[in-house]
Amino acid sequence: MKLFHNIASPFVRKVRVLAAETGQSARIELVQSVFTPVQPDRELFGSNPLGKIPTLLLDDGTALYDSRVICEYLDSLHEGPKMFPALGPARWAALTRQAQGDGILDAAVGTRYELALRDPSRQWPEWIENQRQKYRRSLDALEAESGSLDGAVDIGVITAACALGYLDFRYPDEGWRDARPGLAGWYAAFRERESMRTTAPE
Ligand SMILES: N[C@@H](CCC(=O)N[C@@H](CS)C(=O)NCC(=O)O)C(=O)O
Repeated sequence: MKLFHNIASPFVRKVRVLAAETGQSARIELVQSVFTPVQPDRELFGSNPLGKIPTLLLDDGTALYDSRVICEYLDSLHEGPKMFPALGPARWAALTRQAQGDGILDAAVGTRYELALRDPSRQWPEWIENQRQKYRRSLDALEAESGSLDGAVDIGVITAACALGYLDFRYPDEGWRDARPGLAGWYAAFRERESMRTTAPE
């Protein structure tokens, strides 16, 4: 299997953390993808018309995307503890937490493009502020639930951890830990897992 990837992508990191947690890292060959928001990686178009990473190319030529689909596919390939719980309340909780983490990332990645790459004269401050409030409210919600993060590792906590790692990577001055001691304590331990250490963008 070939994974189109870039070390800076938090969505790719989700896939790689799940692969590591389920003992499958060695099955995946990494293929470097380089792009900007206005210069897509044309190599990707044949596999993913959206031109986005992660995209997983199977040995028979089938392409899978996005991170949610790839993670669930990889989880179907191993016999160990599942990262996507079976049908029932635990599954809906994990999927909702994944959606929340992906939403934090959509807001944080979009804001990053706007702030780091767009001409300041063309930036839209109200839009930037609205995106920031999305991830800040979500971090507050995670803080309120931080007591429940410590259970079994699943796709929800993997996504939350990748979102926090991305904030540290791109917004080191955000200070998200300041009013969120429960979340900070959980992440301090989770980031030491081998799956997180070997996929860190720093
Ligand atoms: N919902 C997608 C988001 C993927 C995504 O936004 N990837 C970014 C990199 S972090 C990308 O490929 N951007 C290139 C583009 O949008 O042209 C997922 O979960 O995989």
